[in-house]
Amino acid sequence: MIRIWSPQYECMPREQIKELQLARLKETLERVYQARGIYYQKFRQLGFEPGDLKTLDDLKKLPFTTKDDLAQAYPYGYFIVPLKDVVRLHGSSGTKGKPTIVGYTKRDLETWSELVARIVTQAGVGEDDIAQICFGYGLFTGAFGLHYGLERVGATVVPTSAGATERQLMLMQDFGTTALISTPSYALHLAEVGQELGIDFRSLKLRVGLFGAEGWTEEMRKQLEERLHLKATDNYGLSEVMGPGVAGECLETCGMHVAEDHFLVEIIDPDTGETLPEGKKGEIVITTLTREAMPLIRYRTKDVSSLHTEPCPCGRTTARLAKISGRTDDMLIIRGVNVFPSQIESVLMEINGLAPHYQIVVKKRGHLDDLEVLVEVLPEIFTDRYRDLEAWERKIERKLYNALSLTARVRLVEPRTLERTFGKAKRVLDLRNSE
Ligand code: DLL
Repeated sequence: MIRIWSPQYECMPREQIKELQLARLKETLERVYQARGIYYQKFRQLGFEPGDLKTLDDLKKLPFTTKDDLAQAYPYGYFIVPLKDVVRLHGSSGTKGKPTIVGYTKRDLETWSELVARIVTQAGVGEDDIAQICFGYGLFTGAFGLHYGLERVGATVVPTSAGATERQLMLMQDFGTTALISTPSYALHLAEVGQELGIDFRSLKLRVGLFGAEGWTEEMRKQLEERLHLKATDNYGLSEVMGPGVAGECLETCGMHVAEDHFLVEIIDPDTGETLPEGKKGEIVITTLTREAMPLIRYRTKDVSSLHTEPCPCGRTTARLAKISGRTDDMLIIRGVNVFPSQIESVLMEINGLAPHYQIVVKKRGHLDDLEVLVEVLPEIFTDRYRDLEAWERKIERKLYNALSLTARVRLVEPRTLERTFGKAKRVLDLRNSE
């Protein structure tokens, strides 16, 4: 039997979802207006009053909120409740400059646990599971978010945090971990170290992975499922609007169900800002509908996806986000051709003998952009016969050319030579402006 955490919201007829969204959106606008903060000023400049919003479509009249807006208001500028009512702070995982800070009231934390409980249940995790959280505990929302949601559904939480991979594997075996919570890249690292240690993942109790916090492809999913011997599910969120729990796959794995009673998702054309119709690919824009401490209106996530509402066999009626195919600021323009790192990953993952560890390096050669892809070869395949490697490199280059219409140089490197991260993988090195 399919377990649904909040059927009253997750299986609501779509018309009712829209009504609920409209009612909650009106409340949100009223609250941010009354708070006399940044949104009040923005509305005044536009001559907009909350009562002017009559339909969901009217939301388009309001301007976007961007990461830069949040940075300028660092740290608390977007909070609309007194700090004494804020019981937790988190931040974005950005490494450059100051993090983007978000605050939660008690009720916000309640909501967060409920929404993560939904995505955990969607992935088939419940009270019988032992869930190992390999996200770093800290300002990053991944660990704490999953932690409370998993406890909410009654799973046994193992908060191992990030790193110490051999120890993670030991505990995974000793505790009989059934659910793995991590970034997809760290899950691959676990698989790799486990293999080196001679661990047979088929003999472990692992059965499901909840992977998120970074982009990954269907081909990567296949690898994870084969190597770790589990069902790999995707979940999406961002600290600016809450953290994990915004959207997650059910076991049908045909898109990530959005918690639409708490978030209104639009897909826009990143260049024109126009809202795109259902099914079209564009940038995800999110409006929070119930957040108390820090409501955000039309937040531009820079993540690229599309929205779908055709019925899902699981019975949930909420709209689904397709797998994130990249970020608008991740898109590389190389000699005029647009390339998302995920396109390169898809090609590499299809080739037998390559390890799922790669790095994309973009440089200037004279006036021309130069794209180089470094990719590790699996240890069992690695050969020091230069001639073989070279022929193989040319073959991969041809495959990349067919997929991207772009010439890339491929360099095969020895196993375990590219850097591993415990958190989000850093796969693109764009050196064009730093040379
Ligand atoms: O990564 C929240 C999260 C934690 C989601 C754990 C899922 C699991 P931030 O650190 O603020 O928050 O980073 C948010 O990460 O805008 C996306 O670019 C990327 N991202 C998150 N989930 C996915 C995903 C957390 N499933 C940024 N697929 C977002 C692709 C993702 N990218």
